[in-house]
Amino acid sequence: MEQRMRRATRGRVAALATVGLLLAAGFGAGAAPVQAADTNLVVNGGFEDGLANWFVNNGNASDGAQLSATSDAYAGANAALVTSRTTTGSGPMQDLSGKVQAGQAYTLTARIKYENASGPATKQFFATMHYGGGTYTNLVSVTATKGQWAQFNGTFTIPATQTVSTARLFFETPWTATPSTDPDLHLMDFKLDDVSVVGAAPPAPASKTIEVVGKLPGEHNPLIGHKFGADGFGLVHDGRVYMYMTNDTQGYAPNPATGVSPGINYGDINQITVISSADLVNWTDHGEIQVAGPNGVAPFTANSWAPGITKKVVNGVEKFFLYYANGGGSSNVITGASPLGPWTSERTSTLIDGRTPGAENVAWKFDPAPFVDDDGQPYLYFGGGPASTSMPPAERFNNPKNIRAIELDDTMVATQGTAAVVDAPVAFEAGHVFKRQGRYYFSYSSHFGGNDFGGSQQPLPGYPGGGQIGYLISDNPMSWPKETYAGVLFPNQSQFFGAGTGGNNHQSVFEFEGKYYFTYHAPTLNKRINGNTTQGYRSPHIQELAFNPDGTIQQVVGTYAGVNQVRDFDPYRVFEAETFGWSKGVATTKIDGGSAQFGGTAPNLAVRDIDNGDWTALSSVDFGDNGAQSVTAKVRALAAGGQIQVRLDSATGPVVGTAAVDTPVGQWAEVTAELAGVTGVHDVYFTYTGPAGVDLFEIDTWAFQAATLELPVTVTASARCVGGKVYVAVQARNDGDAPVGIALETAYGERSFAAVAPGANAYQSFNTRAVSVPAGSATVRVTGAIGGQDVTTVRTVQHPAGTCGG
Ligand SMILES: [Ca+2]
Ligand SMILES: [Ca+2]
Ligand SMILES: [Ca+2]
Repeated sequence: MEQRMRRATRGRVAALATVGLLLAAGFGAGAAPVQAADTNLVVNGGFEDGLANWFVNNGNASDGAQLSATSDAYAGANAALVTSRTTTGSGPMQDLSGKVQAGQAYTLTARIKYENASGPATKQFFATMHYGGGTYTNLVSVTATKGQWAQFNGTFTIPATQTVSTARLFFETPWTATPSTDPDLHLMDFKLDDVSVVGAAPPAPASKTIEVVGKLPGEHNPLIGHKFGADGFGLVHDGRVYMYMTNDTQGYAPNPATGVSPGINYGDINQITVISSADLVNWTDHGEIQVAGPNGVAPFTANSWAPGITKKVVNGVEKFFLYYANGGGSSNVITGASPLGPWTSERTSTLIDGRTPGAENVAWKFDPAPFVDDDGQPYLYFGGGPASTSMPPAERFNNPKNIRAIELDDTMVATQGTAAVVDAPVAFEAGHVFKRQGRYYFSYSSHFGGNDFGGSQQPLPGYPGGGQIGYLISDNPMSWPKETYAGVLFPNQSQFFGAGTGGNNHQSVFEFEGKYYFTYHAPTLNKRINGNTTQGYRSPHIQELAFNPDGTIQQVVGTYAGVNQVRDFDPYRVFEAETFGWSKGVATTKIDGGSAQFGGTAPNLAVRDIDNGDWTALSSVDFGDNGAQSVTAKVRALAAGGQIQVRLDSATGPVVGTAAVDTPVGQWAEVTAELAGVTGVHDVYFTYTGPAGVDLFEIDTWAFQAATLELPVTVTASARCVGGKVYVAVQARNDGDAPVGIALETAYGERSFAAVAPGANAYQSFNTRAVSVPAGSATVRVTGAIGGQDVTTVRTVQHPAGTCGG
């Protein structure tokens, strides 16, 4: 085995010199024995699912080929055919990252065939691993005879020191720098089938679950404590606030021993996290949108940072447009049928890039923020990064002119006209616009200085310092001269949250039920996990935004307390269990099927990683005067002996109900806890108990059932003979403290009483006109009010048989 640097000719020569050794080691009866627990790590190695899981090696910019399915298979109905190869490395590739492990031995088999008439009589092929960067290792080789299926069959051991976070297997011909000089020898088409890599099963992924309480009971910031989220952008729709965030949790990888993750790598992030709330304290986790990357909604983009969203009716249909930064170089948009999708791409190339008129001198064409004016005209704000070196040196620090405003057309997925400069002082990134009382507010994050901005110049008086949120006020959404600058609306978050929480920021503003709110991020959850050292994993926060009489903004103070809960939580409905005010030790996972609360096309999650001692909680739940009689959970038991305890007001508060999760392991089922004494407004804690050291169960939904309201009444019935006929008598006494209506109903007649006083009786003796009647039932219907609510209580009473004479 030999590492080689693909772009280094010397390394390549060394690699070729070892091929003979590799072949000697890899072939024959001496191959390492296959363990019983070994697993084939290749998916769809026989191409019977077409090209699923396969793509063309793209390790170098010059690599390229066409990959298709062919019925000329070694086995089964399909094989892969690779044509139009541009380099010797251009061949079918499968990603084995996270599957292969350093220090492990694997057996690789595959079938390969080439047929081109002008090719050589025999040809060597390699199975090669790309470990990222310029590190390639030939694993197994075979020399094929033209027109015949040849078999790779060898073993390879990954060196113990090899980094395997990127490990991509592909098939190729021996390297040469200029294969185009003899394409028949170097760039022939070939077919591939029956690929397998057998060895130790993939390691279980390290847990990302956040074990600490990251959002403290009683506090409302950060918004969630079980995952991260940055660059939050608020959208108000149909009585809820939706927050769209850069998925900082995507690359979070805490070391199992130390609990400390490597620093955040923005290049890993191609998902957007969505949460929503109707009260700004209890947030529902809607999971992640796979926006970019090979399996993304917009696979022609690689990253999804800093989302911005708006809604607009297009051709009579309300749609949701989610804009995002494709790294620093461009911006794009995907379209949703609702705030929770489904999501589609109306574009096949990026929305904002080097072709966008007026954006030529913007270094980073990212951070797109949409705004739709009252007249329906949409705008997009974007840009940031280093000041253009073509700018006057005196302006580069204070007026870098690196942010732009541009009109969107009616489709919302294309721009029109030329971008205008937003001359925001000391600007760096994160442009955002909202409108209030006829005026437009542009806010943005300021830069930290340095050579990108002309050296060690000083901000002008009143201009922002580094990493602050400044703002401008204008009468025109496309006109932002420096004279519209209005000040700093939020200092750097480290001023409020202390050591380890500095760095950049990214804000939005939304109006919800008459108040304005300001969103920002701070690595406060990261800080609670790791103390004062943070690794850049950011969490969403919200504060209320207040205005002075002249329309300027009162500077925001960042707090853990956050905003007031807008309304009490309604427990009397089916709601997603992935809704928390606070939580400890749990994670969430997407599960199949739609959401019981948000509809069949919305994503649904379950609460997972529930261990003995973990809990989830809801803030300020209103059970009403009459209270709850039970709560039902949809659960999937993972072990015997788990229990859900319902507590009020703290994780150690009184237990008001318990449900045993004694349903069949592995199956979704409902369990119910009967409740006692649950009335009024309380925080509710679901605390989880069971055997230690195992995942107990998962939870999909909750639903509380209201206590049934009953009007107190005592009913009796009898039968007797009067004058040769049987009479059935029914009596109902009003045991309440207010008048009620009472209706007495029998097979022999009915009678209603409009207002029976407290303690009084409704009584009627019904003549059956028969000398004998069998036993039967009477119905007593009581109507009244409890706590201002109309209530009907229906009671049934048995009367005995009656007879005259005999
Ligand atoms: Ca096959
Ligand atoms: Ca746990
Ligand atoms: Ca759920």
